[in-house]
Amino acid sequence: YEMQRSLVGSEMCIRDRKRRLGDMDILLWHEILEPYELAVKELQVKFRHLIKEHHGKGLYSPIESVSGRVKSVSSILEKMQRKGIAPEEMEEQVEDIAGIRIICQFVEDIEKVADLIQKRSDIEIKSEKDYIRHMKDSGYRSYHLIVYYTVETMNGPKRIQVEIQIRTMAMDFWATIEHSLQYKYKANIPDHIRERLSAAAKAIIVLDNEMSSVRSEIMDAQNSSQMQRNLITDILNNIENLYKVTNKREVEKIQDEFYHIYAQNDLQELKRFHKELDLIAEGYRAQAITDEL
Ligand code: 0O2
Repeated sequence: YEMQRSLVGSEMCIRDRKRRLGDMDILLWHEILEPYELAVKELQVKFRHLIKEHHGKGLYSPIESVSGRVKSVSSILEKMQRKGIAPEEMEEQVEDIAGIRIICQFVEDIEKVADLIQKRSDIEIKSEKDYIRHMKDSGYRSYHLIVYYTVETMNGPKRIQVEIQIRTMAMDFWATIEHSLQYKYKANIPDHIRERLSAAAKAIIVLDNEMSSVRSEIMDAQNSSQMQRNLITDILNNIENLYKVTNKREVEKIQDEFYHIYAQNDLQELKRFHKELDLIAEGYRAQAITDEL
């Protein structure tokens, strides 16, 4: 609170977001942070939908998972104090009030995700920091984008900044551990731990490279299993729909055949069965329309 008071001097104001209370200006943090909370929620939904779209088409998704957070007030105040940012400049200068983290399986996916973001009409890239090509001294590796994103509020549209961090699972593992150590030791992580972290950062590079070398095999395996899941869902939907409109014995026979093919664990057979069932279902649909007419 003391820190906030010292930052929020009487001559410093964020227009429309402050109320005069005697001599003291109060920043309405809840009101300020609300659009950022909305942006984080919306962007998470949108990026998760991208994963769903890829999987729905039986495709490998360059995005493995998405998380987000709004920076805590104490963390914003700490950054403002550290960088000498005045309250009226907070929203422009503190670029990571809203943060989205996108986790990928492989280093190669990071560029693909950055391309996907660049092509979007609802996101405008302001700047980028490539801590993968230029690893930080700490050993930190990640790809950062500062973007503009517009949310709709009761007072109309509001364009805000969002930091998007894109990194592999391995990079994220390292950063999460290191971040918690930073929290524990503040700026003074003991040398022997620093050295270990540095060695671990190098091991992470080797691990990411090793995984990249078998990327196509891993992607093939994941594509096949996703395709198999989609086929099975489709087949079971078709069987369920047929059960409603046709002879139950016939459908039971079809179901038995499905179990038989499923047990063979042969993707090509499953595809063939899926196609045949589609034709049968299509026939019944056509028949139903004719009957209606
Ligand atoms: P949070 O919310 O706790 O993650 P800054 O480092 O903030 O002074 P800048 O230029 O604003 O400077 O941002 P930069 O360097 O792009 O880093 C922003 C965020 O990247 C940090 O947010 C971290 O999440 C992450 N990051 C950067 N460097 C490191 C690092 O050495 N280790 C780890 N684990 N993460 C790092 P904050 O501000 O820490 O806040």
